[in-house]
Amino acid sequence: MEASNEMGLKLIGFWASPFCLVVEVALKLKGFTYDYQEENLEEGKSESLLRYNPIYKSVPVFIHDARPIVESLVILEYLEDLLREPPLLPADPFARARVRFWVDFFYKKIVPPLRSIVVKEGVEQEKVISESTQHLRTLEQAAAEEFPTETPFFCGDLPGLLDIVFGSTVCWIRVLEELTGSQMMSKETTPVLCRRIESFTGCHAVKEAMPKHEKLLAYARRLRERILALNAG
Ligand SMILES: N[C@@H](CCC(=O)N[C@@H](CS)C(=O)NCC(=O)O)C(=O)O
Repeated sequence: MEASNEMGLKLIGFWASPFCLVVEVALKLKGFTYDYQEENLEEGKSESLLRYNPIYKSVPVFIHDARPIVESLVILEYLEDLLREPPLLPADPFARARVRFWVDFFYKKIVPPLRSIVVKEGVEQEKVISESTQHLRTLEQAAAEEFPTETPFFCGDLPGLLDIVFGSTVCWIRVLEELTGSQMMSKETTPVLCRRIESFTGCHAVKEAMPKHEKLLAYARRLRERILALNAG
């Protein structure tokens, strides 16, 4: 299949969103050409976001030939269905199921406590940091025991679904660590995950799409101030 925007592909995204980053990285890895519309979530929501995603009103929204597809994982599966190469999932059905399990674990167990770090304070914040750290250690154990450790990525020589989902969140993990003076991942405690991140962030597609640390940190500070002020008021 020709990778060109004659297919009418468009992404509505927000630069600081890890859910949008996973879609951007997958699009770039697969070589799709697409239009991009930045949704300034700090200012509100555009009419097109509300029209294309009336249920969740969130980004990313992927549009193919005027038809919207929402939810980052649904979009990634759609991209895989649209163009198999390079594959995001291994060929073996059992290996595919294991990747899907750990992606699901990441979204259900790691993302929620990570997301709440920025809006919590004191003991409550320590609790969600510890929860995130503990689940990252569980993922580390799986990375060491269930997946080959001699290859650069979880399933071999190419970045796949798990690399994209985990790797795209790392910029936020680093920002949250700096914001709170904590350490959720390190070469000592999560060595395999750290190697996976190194391989992932070394990819051209990732370098192009990953937000810069200082810009993301400033955004996280603004977000925290805004939410804490809302909670106080
Ligand atoms: N489960 C969704 C989460 C998407 C999400 O939470 N997007 C955030 C940006 S990081 C958003 O659009 N927030 C605006 C809102 O929900 O009001 C996915 O995987 O796509």
